[in-house]
Amino acid sequence: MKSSSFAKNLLKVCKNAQNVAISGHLNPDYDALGSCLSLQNILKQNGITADIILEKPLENNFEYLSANYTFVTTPTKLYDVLITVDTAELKMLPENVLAIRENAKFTFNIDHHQSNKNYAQFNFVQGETSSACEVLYYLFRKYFTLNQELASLFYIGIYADTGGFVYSNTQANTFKCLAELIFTGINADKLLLQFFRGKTLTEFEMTKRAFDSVKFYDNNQIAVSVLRFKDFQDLNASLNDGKFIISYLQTLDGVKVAICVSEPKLNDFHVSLRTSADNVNVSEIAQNFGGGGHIKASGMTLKGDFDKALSALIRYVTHYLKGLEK
Ligand SMILES: [Mn+2]
Repeated sequence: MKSSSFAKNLLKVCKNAQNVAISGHLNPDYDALGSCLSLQNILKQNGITADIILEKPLENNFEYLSANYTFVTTPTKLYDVLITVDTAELKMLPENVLAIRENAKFTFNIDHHQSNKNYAQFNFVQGETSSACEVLYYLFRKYFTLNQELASLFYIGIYADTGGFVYSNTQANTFKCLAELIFTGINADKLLLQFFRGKTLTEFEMTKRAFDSVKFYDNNQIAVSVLRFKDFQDLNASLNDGKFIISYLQTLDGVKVAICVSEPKLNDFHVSLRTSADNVNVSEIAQNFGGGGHIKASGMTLKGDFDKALSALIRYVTHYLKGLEK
C-alpha cells in the first residue's frame, strides 16, 4: 500500500474506533519505545487518543524519556484497533498485546525489519529504512506538526538504530529527516549525552567483563562475548548494560560476525549478531535459530544447555561463512 493511502486509512479507522492500542516489540529499545510514543503524539495531534501497551513497567534507563507518558500494562478496555510498530513478527509481541489482537477489528503493522512477516491486516514495511521512527516520520509527515518533543523522540530512535548514524541503514533520507528534527531547535548534543554517550558504572563494569570473555573462532572471523547470569547478578545489571561491546567487535580487523550472548535471567540467552562484512547477512543466521532482524544487525534467543547451544551456533556460522567462499 502506498504511504499516503496507508496513513490516511489508518487515521480514518482510528477516528471511528472506540479504543486504539499501540505496541512495540518485547524488551523495547529506543526505537520501539520512541516509535510508540511518537505515534501516540501524532494520533493525538489528529484528535485520537491511543494507549501504549507494555508487558511490564519500563527499566530505569528509559524513565527520563518516558517521564511525561503513561503506559498500560494490565489492559482493561476492549481495543478495536491495534497498531504495532518496530515488530517483525507476532512472537515478538507481549502476551497482553496478543490478547488484544484476538479481539481487534483492525490491525496495522508499521516496521523497518527486512524479516517482517506482514502479519497484520494493513502492513507498511520498509526494510531499507533506518528505524521505525524514520518510517513513521515520512509516513505521517503531512499529518503532524513537528515540535521539539516529537523531534527528540525521533532523534533518539534513529540514533539508536543506526548505531550513531554509522550503520549502512543510515541513508540520505535519514540525514534529511535528522536535519529537519534539528531545525526545531532541540539540543541534540545534550540528548545524546543523556541517552547514549553517558555511561553508568554498571555498564562500565559489565563492558569490562564482556571484553574479558571474548573468544575468537574460525581464523578470527567470528568473535563471541558472553555475559552469564552471574555477571548480571553480581552487578545488578540489566540487558542493555552489556551491549556496548558488540559494536566494537564488529569493527575489529577480520571479524565477519560478532556475537554477543547475554543471560539476564537464568537459562535465558539473548544473542545479538552484527556484521560489517559486505556479503554477510546476519538475519539469515538469526532466522535459522528462530530469530530475525536486519541484514547487518539481528538477534535471537537460545534455550537449553548453554555450551551445546553456543557450539551449535558457532558451527552454523562457520559453515555459513564457508558457504560464502564458493
Ligand atoms: Mn527498530
